[in-house]
Amino acid sequence: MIIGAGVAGLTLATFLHRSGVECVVLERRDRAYLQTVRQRAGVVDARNVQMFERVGLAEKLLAGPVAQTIDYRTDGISRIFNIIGDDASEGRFCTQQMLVNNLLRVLIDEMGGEVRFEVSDVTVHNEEGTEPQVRYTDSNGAHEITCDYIAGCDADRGVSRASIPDGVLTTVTHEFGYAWLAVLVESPVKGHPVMGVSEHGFVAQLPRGPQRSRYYLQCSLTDGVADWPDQRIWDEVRRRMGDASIENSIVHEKVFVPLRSVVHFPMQHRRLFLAGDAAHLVPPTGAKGMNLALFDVDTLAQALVKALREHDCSALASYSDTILPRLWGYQAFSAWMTDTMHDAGDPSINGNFRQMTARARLDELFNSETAARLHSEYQRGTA
Ligand code: RFL
Repeated sequence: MIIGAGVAGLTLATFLHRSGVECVVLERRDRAYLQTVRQRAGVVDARNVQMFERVGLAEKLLAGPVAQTIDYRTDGISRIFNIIGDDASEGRFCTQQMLVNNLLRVLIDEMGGEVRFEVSDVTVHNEEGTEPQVRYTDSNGAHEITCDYIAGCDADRGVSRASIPDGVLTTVTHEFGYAWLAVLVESPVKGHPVMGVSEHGFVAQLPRGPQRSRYYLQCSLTDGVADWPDQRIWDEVRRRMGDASIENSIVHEKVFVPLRSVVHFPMQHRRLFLAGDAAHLVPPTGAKGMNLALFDVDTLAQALVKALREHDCSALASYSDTILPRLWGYQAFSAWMTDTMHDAGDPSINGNFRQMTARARLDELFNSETAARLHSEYQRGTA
């Protein structure tokens, strides 16, 4: 049983299906909702492109190449960082929504996989010595499914992690103290994706298709949508980008994202395994949340196949131990990106000392081949 048909749940189901392992996905939303909302991630990193290539799905699921450059703009002055690596290890453009759409098509329409949409009251029963069960309700009434294993892919507010008894999990949290206003707009990135440092706060512009892009603007945790009418957004974008020539365009969506890091571990309890946002959150500054979810389910799918096909449960037993060291590395990278891009900007956040040392860290990316190489490995997901 897989709970949640986001990127993690659908990828896991697709991989298991390909290996001949039966599974059912339960999703509280309907298919149309999944296909039209959740415009979040934009790039599948190189590590995960290689994963989809390995299972022969890259061409079906992913779109074309993505810029291997980042404009680390400081007070309006551009510096173009070239992500180091060969052509064979590049990330690919693919919005999260596009990936979910393609996974739904491949899993359900091409492979005949089973996703039960619009379910409610999902409960997880995972007692020692009995086979796990998942109960849920849909328009046909109440159901109960007995299974071998449960994958909790229902993100931070789902039922899977919440079903684990108190005292089993340790939770480590870090709040960064500010938020982002994420705005989807009807104008493309011209040139390179921008991560912008400015005295007025952080700004980014990242590609989201040939006609659209997403701007991120640092804002206060207490802000709300009403504080950011469209005109204020465009005025701040121009000010923080240091580019008066940017024109207003249509704003499609505004979302507030408090920046925080969270890890719940171990990522397993008896026969329940957590993957993706159900187990960990990273601030979107490093663009790694979806990519970490993909690493989890790659590891979990291989471990489940081994357990069910070869009756070897060793990889399942060490699932959490396999994920966590790499996860902490990417938590550190995401925190580095977040601290550096925000401390280097508005000195009222963390003071002038932190502003200058963060700017020195940014300079290092351009002055040191060693720093540039490590940064590139994290950007590619191959560190
Ligand atoms: P999802 O995608 O949220 O899917 C969870 C699914 O579970 C369902 N669900 C339930 N189903 C049944 N019963 C229940 N009780 C249920 N409760 C929940 C939900 O309806 C949903 O369909 O989690 P998953 O699969 O773990 O995937 C994680 C990613 O979605 C997340 O990490 C990324 O979006 C993070 N993220 C980014 N990641 C990147 O790799 N690169 C990026 O550039 C990037 N940008 C972002 C982001 C996240 C953002 N926000 C909104 C937090 C930008 C933003 C603004």
